[in-house]
Amino acid sequence: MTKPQITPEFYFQNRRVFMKYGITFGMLMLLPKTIFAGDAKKSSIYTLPKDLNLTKEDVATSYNNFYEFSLEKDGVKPKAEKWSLDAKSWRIEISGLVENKKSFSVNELIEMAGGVEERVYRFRCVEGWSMVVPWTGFSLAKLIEKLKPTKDATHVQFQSMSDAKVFTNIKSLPQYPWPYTEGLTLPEAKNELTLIATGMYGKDLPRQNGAPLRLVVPWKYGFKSIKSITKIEFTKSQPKTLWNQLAPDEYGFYANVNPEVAHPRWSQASEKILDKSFLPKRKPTLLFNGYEKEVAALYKNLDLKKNI
Ligand SMILES: Nc1nc2c(c(=O)[nH]1)N[C@H]1C(S)=C(S)[C@@H](COP(=O)(O)O)O[C@H]1N2
Ligand SMILES: [Mo]
Repeated sequence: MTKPQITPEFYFQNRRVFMKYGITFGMLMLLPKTIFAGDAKKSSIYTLPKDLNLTKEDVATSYNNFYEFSLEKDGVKPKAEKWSLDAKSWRIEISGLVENKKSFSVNELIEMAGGVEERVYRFRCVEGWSMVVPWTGFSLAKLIEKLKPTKDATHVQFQSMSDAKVFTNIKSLPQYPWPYTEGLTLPEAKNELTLIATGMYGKDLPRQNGAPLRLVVPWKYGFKSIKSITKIEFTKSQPKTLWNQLAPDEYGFYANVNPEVAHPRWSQASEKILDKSFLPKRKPTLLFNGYEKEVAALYKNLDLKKNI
């Protein structure tokens, strides 16, 4: 069946208006909707795993771990939304064993890394829940190439902002060694998968998810994916991290997702797929969260049962 070729009355009557404003409308369409997630191309490699669904945006952006705001999953977003973040003037200090010791804006880091792309990653929290998220960001490897760590550098430490006027829950947790810190070995940091995310679901990162930029290390438990980064330091030994200082027997430095290594208080063999239903589905947990092909070589000389 062919389509009837009838000019719609509305279009006909308004043709001149369309012609007059067409260009303006087109230009409006080109204006970026976001500052940092902009026109990211979708990765052709890191696409939706065929056995999984994308987590609903509303779930991934309202069920959060961000202790500086709240210990309650649904308590983070309402508090974070009161943060009047000026993402354009955010600075990230690069320090330690690196040539390019300087402080940069988010856009400067994005430019150095050659722009952002969208990657869909599995994300597994040590507590036993998981989600699948389209992140926008760049490979940390590309940035590290430009920052030029010195020959002595073996590790990278990351630090979150720690302004207690914004992160109001810090003062309720005085026993925690703030600021939130995390770390990776240099080869882990330079693995292609390690992402600095500036957005999710095609938008800038929401404040509750770690705006304006965070780490995403998809083969490790979620606590390694540190939020709202203000400092990246290259070191010559394994850096301190917040969770490892608090409970080293429960939260190791490596924190690789591993169904065979139980947390001292619960099994890690399976995980709850995050959604809003009353009967959430579970699935078996995969070694390295399903990224064995990409990262197993990093650990060929490491006893994964001892080095948790
Ligand atoms: N600064 C900071 N980063 C953090 C956390 C935190 O409490 N503070 N929580 C971690 C944990 S335990 C997880 S599971 C993820 C949660 O990220 P999401 O809220 O975007 O899902 O952030 C990680 N990064
Ligand atoms: Mo977590």
